[in-house]
Amino acid sequence: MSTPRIVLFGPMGIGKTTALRSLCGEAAVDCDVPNLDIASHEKATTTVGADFGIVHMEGGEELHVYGAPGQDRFGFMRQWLLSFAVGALVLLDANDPTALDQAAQTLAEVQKYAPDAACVVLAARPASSGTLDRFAQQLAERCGQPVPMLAVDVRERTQMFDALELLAALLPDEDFAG
Ligand SMILES: Nc1nc2c(ncn2[C@@H]2O[C@H](COP(=O)(O)OP(=O)(O)O)[C@@H](O)[C@H]2O)c(=O)[nH]1
Ligand SMILES: [Mg+2]
Repeated sequence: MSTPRIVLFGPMGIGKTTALRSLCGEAAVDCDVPNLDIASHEKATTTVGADFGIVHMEGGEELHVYGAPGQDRFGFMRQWLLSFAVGALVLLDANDPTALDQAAQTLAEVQKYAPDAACVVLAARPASSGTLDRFAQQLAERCGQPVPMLAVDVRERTQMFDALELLAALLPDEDFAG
């Protein structure tokens, strides 16, 4: 069995690199460089290329995690990452009015390039249960099927492991020892 690989998706600043650090600790390799696109998002660094980290699971297995770059021009890289992924975590802020479109587009991309991959949506910013329910329902309508969704704080290691566990539960046993 080859090492299972999963990909993190989400807009700039949602917490992909943070999530990867929570999962991998210091072993995470990130590709953050100074952010020249301050108009879109006011943060000092942004991700180019793919973040990468190795997660050591409880049973001793390894899981490789990649953070997908979100910018349109990096579509080729997302497709390449998906070509060997068994799962995808889609990070979003359910309060963000653009999140539904973005998530639907990401899930369509995953469906196209990794049709067998499991997907979990991670609500990565606090939102009311009404907002989360409404979002899940609208996303299910857009995708034609329900998509598992979990609210997490990506800075919390245990919550990120909960997310991996949910993803693992959606996969056939041979893909993921988790
Ligand atoms: N308030 C809040 N801030 C967060 C959260 N996750 C990440 N951040 C902060 O948001 C900023 C961007 O996160 P980063 O992981 O670089 O986002 P990326 O662009 O998706 O890789 C960092 O300064 C993080 O400390 C979160 O769950 N809540
Ligand atoms: Mg990043």
